[in-house]
Amino acid sequence: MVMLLQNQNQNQNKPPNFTAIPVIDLSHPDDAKNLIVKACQDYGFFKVVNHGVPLWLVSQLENQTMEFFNMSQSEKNKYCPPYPTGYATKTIGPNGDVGWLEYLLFTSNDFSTNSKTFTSLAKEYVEAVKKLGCEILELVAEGLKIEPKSVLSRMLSDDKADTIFRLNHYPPCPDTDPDMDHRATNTIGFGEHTDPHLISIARSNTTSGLQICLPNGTWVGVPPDHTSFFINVDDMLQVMTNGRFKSVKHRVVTDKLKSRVSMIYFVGPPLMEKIAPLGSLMEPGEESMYDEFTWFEYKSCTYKTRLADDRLSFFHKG
Ligand code: GA4
Repeated sequence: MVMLLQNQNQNQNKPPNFTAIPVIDLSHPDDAKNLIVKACQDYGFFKVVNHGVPLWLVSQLENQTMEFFNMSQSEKNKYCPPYPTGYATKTIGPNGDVGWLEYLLFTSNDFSTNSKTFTSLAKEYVEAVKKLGCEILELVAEGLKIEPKSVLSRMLSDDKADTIFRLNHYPPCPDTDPDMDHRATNTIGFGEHTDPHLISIARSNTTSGLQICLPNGTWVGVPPDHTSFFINVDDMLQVMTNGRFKSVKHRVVTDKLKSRVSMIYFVGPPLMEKIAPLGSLMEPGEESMYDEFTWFEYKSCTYKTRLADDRLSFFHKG
């Protein structure tokens, strides 16, 4: 009887795979710009191939990241400077969210840890994904037929761009965790949420676990692909397109046997950037769905919320 209940639960918690994931080939920019816009409208999510980020760099950084996470707990705890930068385990954000993971969060371009190799690889990796981010944001503008084509990418190429680099490690999750009161098959690594930024650029190893929520409310699993990058539309891009693009709700579940490593670069505008729908995109007579705010105001609000909260709802007009 107990077995039967467990199996039912497992099935319930293992959604189907997202087989229709839009795959964008960046070596064909003319097709890519239109396909990106369609993917952002349909799902707020897509994957890019032929992205130009060297695979040796990606795998060396992954190895270095694992060297960090393989250190003893007391060694890792030395890298817990005051919130929000540095090493942390289980705690997510300042308001009581937890997950089955440990992570490094870098809110500046200082990637110092115990290893100089890690620091220089992280710097090089972030430069490469920043370039990729600018390219994607330019393609978005071109696909939307708005000018100049730097209207979005300029926020990232700006020296004051507010970016975050996050390295997550989801260790294999045993059947029961005394702290979390869940079974392995449905233990949450990172609870459901949308990302507050403009876009997020994610790469992970060969372990599955990422799930996204489709516009019809169905959760689907994203098959892992360690050679590609997964791009999320975030809250700011939803606002700047006046709701044409959807900020994708996503979460990560753990694996019983394999550990999962992901590296995510969050692209945020300069703190004082005013966020409102792009004038050049609005149809005559179209009303903004949101009150104007600065990224600083949105970010401050974000850190007062829980992970699953609908932060954009605080900025809806009326
Ligand atoms: C979600 C996206 C990024 O990982 C992040 C997260 C941040 C954090 O881990 O400190 C937040 C979360 C994220 C949104 C709501 C707040 C802040 C945890 C949390 C509960 C780094 C970010 O920018 O927002």
